[in-house]
Amino acid sequence: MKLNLANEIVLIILGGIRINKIDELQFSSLILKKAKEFGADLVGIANVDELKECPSYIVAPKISEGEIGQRDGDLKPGEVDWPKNGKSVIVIAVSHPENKPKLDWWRGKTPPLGNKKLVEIIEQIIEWINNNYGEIETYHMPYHVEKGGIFLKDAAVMAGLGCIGRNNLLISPEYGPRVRLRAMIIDQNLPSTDPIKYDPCSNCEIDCLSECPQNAFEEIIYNEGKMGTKILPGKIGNYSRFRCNNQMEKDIEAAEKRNTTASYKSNNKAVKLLKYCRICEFSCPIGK
Ligand code: B12
Repeated sequence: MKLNLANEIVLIILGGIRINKIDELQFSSLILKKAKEFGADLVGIANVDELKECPSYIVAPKISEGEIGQRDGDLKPGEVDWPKNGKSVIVIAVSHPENKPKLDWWRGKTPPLGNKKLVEIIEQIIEWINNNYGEIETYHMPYHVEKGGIFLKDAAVMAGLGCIGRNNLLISPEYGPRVRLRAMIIDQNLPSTDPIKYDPCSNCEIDCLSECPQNAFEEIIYNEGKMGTKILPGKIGNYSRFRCNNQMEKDIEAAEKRNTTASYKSNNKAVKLLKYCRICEFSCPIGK
């Protein structure tokens, strides 16, 4: 929803709560400010209805057969469990630069530090909303789509954080693809921060895709006819999640093999260090 701020205060009814548009604007700019204060490197707002029309929501149900992970409730593969009154998505990004690799490492079953940071930022935004706008409903969206999470890259694009690059990742002008995302939804229609006109891949001469150890971008495997959209994984339909996942399986095996030598001491207990492949992130020159 776009706001054209008139002089008079326009009252609207939202799920029984009356808020005016001036408050709405103040509220959304405060959210953006607070998210940064709490540690987000990037933050934006997207409209839930617009998000539901995005490519991942069209494609995922068609390619998610045999996906990993147990689906919650009655959800079919690739389907998203949208909160009933959800109107706007707040998307945050935390930068994961190459020189801070630990942000991305799993220590045994403990999720990466970068993920912890993302979760904490969202929790702080929710706490701030609860304390100051108690009547507003908030939903902290899970990471996994099969657990009710949304497609975060589409949300980030719609909120203006960047674009999808040839490597199938969100490329932000500030940090390139080396960011991690998380989102929350609220039951208020807030002005969207809108997609940006940005496409660094179109003039880029670096052959980033050839660096993939599994050649995950080698061939076109999805097409518009079957998928119902021309915006496809890898943009042109050449990203193979199966090949990419093979590499991640190998990374898991490698972590186990190195257990005795590359163990990480935590609470005096040795745990395995798992470092997933990030070559498609590191081979991108944007934001370095
Ligand atoms: C399942 C999953 C995986 C699976 C399958 C990946 C896949 N893309 O299918 C596996 C395990 C293989 C994987 C691998 C990786 N993942 Co992953 N993964 C996810 C997860 C949970 C869902 C992704 C998904 O299923 N997408 C749906 C499929 C159908 O679509 P897609 O392949 O993404 O392609 C769509 C987009 O490209 C989009 N699109 C293309 N152009 C445009 C243009 C516009 C305007 C729009 C709106 C959309 C759009 O349309 C395509 C569909 O047609 C997300 C978190 C989340 N909840 O969103 C993280 C996520 C995408 N992964 C992430 C990362 C970092 C990785 C890895 C680098 C591994 C790692 N070290 O962490 C690799 C990189 C893979 C790559 N180059 O794409 C990050 C990406 C951050 C970023 N900068 O974009 C996310 C967002 C997690 C996070 N916390 O930030 N992942």
